[in-house]
Amino acid sequence: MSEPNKVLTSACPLDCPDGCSLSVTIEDARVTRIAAGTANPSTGGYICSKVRGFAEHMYHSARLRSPLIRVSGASPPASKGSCEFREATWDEALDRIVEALREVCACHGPEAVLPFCYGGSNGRLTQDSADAALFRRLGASIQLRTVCAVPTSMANAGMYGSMPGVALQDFEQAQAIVVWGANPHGSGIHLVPHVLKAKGKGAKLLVVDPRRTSLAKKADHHLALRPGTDLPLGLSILNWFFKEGYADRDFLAQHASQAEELERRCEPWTFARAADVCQLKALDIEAFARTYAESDPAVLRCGWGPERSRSGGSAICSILALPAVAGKFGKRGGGFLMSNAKAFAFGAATDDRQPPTREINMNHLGRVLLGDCDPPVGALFVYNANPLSTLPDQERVRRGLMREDLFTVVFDQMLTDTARYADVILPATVFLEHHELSTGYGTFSAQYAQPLVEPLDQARPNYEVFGELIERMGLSRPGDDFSPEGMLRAFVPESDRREELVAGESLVPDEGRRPVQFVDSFPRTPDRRIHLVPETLDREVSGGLYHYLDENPQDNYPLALISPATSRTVSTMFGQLNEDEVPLALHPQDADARGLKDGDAVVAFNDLGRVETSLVLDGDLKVGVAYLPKGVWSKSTRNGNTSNALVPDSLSDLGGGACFNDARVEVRRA
Ligand SMILES: Nc1nc2c(c(=O)[nH]1)N[C@H]1C(S)=C(S)[C@@H](COP(=O)(O)OP(=O)(O)OC[C@H]3O[C@@H](n4cnc5c(=O)[nH]c(N)nc54)[C@H](O)[C@@H]3O)O[C@H]1N2
Ligand SMILES: Nc1nc2c(c(=O)[nH]1)N[C@H]1C(S)=C(S)[C@@H](COP(=O)(O)OP(=O)(O)OC[C@H]3O[C@@H](n4cnc5c(=O)[nH]c(N)nc54)[C@H](O)[C@@H]3O)O[C@H]1N2
Ligand code: SF4
Ligand SMILES: [Mo]
Repeated sequence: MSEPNKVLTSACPLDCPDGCSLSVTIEDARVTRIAAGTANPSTGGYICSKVRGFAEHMYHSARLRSPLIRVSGASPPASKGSCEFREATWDEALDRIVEALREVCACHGPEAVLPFCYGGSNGRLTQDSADAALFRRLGASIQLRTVCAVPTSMANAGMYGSMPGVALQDFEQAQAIVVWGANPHGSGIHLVPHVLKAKGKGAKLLVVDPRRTSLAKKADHHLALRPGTDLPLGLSILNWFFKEGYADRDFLAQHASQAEELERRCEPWTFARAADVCQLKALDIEAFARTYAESDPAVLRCGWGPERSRSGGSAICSILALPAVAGKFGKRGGGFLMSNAKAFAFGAATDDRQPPTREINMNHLGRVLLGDCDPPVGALFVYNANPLSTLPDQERVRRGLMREDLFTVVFDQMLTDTARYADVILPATVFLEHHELSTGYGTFSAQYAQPLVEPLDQARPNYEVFGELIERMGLSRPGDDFSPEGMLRAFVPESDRREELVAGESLVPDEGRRPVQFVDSFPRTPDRRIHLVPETLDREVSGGLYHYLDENPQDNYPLALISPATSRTVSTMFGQLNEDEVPLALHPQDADARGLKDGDAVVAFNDLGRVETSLVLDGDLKVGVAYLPKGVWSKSTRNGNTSNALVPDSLSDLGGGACFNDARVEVRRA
């Protein structure tokens, strides 16, 4: 007899700013429908189509259902990546892992083990909990998690001490809204209705993006700059504010430090000079700057597009300096929103001390696997990440993963492109099958969700598997508790807040008050002031903060390739559902110049690699810009490469961030 339907609450932990509450229908012990829940008011009664269709994702044929071990005894031996696996029990798979980790540690020392994770599970229980304890106690290399958000976080922390941002609802109060290098229609949909509502009430909309995005189409001012040139643009606007009397000198004197130094550094950047570098018109920049300066209140949403290039850290600093210099704080609907990831101060699941072990920048994985380090990496343990798809210099990463003497574990929900190169694959639960504590980094919410269905076949949650590996490696310590309840107690020591979470309520900081910057929320820097040229950041940037690195002229590769998010995937999650080829987009003028037509088979190439797929013409792109979305699986192109095969593994000026938007390519008929 089938069970009656149940409708239960959950929360979305995916790598998305919105942190939605969910309402999940279970029929016959399976998830059949997901809709918006009510705990986080920012969810506003709707969720994205990806999570609405999550059942299709979680029961897809690419879902891993049991541990797999690579079959290497074949004759001739199958090369890595050829995807020859046999099913194994958890016991056998974990035995194999323990044996391999011990062997690698014995041969090369524990730093030869490299744990590798990123944004797959943005939840607090499934990352930096038992996994962190395991690798710290082992003495493994430390992975620097630099692929996303490090330049933005450093800029926000250095200048404002990660002050909480403007709530989405408060965008409705603004007279001008700047959306700089963000695409909320794709990557954070809950901001959109608030922007449109403000616009309906007469607010001006200003967009900085090399593409005419959905919001840019509605904008009063759209600056379609050359990718990677946000810094000159930002500096020229700041310079004009200082020169033309738009700088709020009283506010700066009271609340900011180093304003004179910033003024000095932006001085050389006239609109004419910036226009030349950014491929814009000086008059358009001036109109944009004037509208922002003369609107009150004015709010700025800074996205992650501008950080992903050589001067990305300084670019973000220049953007975040705009509301300070123009005096846009102190009113509801004024200020900025970057990331609210630091809005909640949770405890840690383990108090293990970090031994001073080797640090490895994840953006250099390919290089590191191919021996550019001592000791060599002998074991790579991938979880919550899909590095072959998401890291720069894909061909090099692939060659690294093909090393026969590398032992690779991939712990994932899906048979991803990376998993195909593993020696051992472990099946992970999805968030509806495990406990999770999730926080949205664009909305103010922390939510706890219990498992709503049993794990599919043999899938297991991260905390359970890493907890077991700690025991099997003999690394247990008295007081260890990696149960969901134990970790929740460590994260949220106050029992009343914990009870609210377990009862399905969404925690909000500051008793639910939406903070107004410089009224009830101030910089969290030690002196509570804005640091316009923070010393720590200034030291890190070669040439000093706000120093613009010119584009390396590459005559053979004139097109700037960008690869931002789409509404179809979250990074690479859901990419397996994409049955069609994913085309490369060019502006019709660029296609014409190369004798190419819509639908042609093309190859995009540079010295690093090539991607073969079809061409689509897109008049919304800036001339000189090519576009291939983020998150594409190898099955969606003709030669199995994706945009990252064309992305250099060079690093941004702050924090060693990835330079996805510095890819330069040429395109011709295949
Ligand atoms: N070209 C280009 N590349 C990019 C970007 C770009 O803009 N352009 N963007 C970058 C950005 S912003 C980011 S954040 C990175 C993301 O880089 P990654 O973190 O490597 O990418 P994801 O697709 O999020 O990979 C997450 C994997 O974790 C798995 N997973 C999810 N939940 C769990 C869990 O609970 N347990 C386990 N074991 N696994 C789980 C998912 O199935 C998925 O395969 O990509 C970067 N790469
Ligand atoms: N549906 C969906 N939602 C997501 C994600 C996803 O993959 N899919 N990813 C999540 C993650 S990991 C992140 S980090 C966020 C990212 O969220 P967003 O900040 O929105 O980031 P992107 O989509 O990478 O790029 C945003 C915009 O920057 C533009 N851009 C590209 N180069 C430049 C440049 O040099 N300067 C400027 N000014 N703009 C540029 C792109 O055209 C794009 O429209 O979204 C999160 N939300
Ligand atoms: S991915 Fe984002 S928009 Fe979609 S349900 Fe999750 S939090 Fe909401
Ligand atoms: Mo990201």
